[in-house]
Amino acid sequence: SGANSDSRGALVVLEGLDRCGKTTQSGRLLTYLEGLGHPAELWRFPDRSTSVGQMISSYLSNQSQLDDHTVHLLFSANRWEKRSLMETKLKSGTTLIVDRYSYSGVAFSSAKGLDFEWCKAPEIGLLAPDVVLYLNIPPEKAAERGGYGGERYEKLEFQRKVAQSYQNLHDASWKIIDASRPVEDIEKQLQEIVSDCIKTCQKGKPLSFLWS
Ligand code: NYM
Repeated sequence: SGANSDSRGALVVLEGLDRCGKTTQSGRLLTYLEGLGHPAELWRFPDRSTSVGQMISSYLSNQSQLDDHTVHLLFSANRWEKRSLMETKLKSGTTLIVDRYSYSGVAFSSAKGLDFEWCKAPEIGLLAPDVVLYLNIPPEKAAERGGYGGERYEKLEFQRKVAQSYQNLHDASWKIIDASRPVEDIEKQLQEIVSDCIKTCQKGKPLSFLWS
């Protein structure tokens, strides 16, 4: 569909509070793109399959304690260790749907009180998303959705702070999605945004880097 043989895939990131519906919508987007015959993969951060990811996972489940700065840098390292594969996939024409990225890194750590610019620094040079789909939901409403699990950060008071931190990260690549609506309505909206985004990338939009 108008794509050059060497056209690249799109880097699509979903962000939002815990229980905002990111994981459901990421899965549906993947199914949609596969249905169109467009090469796509679903990624998520933290990627718990690597050794860094296992350290993060044990921290999140309260099986280990880590200094706030240390865990922030581990989350960032977990993205850096996937960076070259990410670039290879995008350049080979695969669209990546990514469930959480650097914005989660900054929003969650700065909500703990770490300096905002310090939190952004280790993300500099990672690939910038072509679009960020921010699933916007009031923290109270997210908390009602079947309740939180037992992981660190899954507390209403903390999620309120995370929501505020996310506000400081909005830029031109962000689409604010009303995530209080029915799942199917959100799904349709995301399909339209992502289709447009893929077309723009196929027309030759260059890859860019954080924080642009
Ligand atoms: N999280 C996620 C961070 O604190 N920093 C990060 O860089 C990333 C990617 O991990 N509560 C937090 C947000 C979540 C938690 O994510 C686990 P998930 O999507 O529940 O697996």
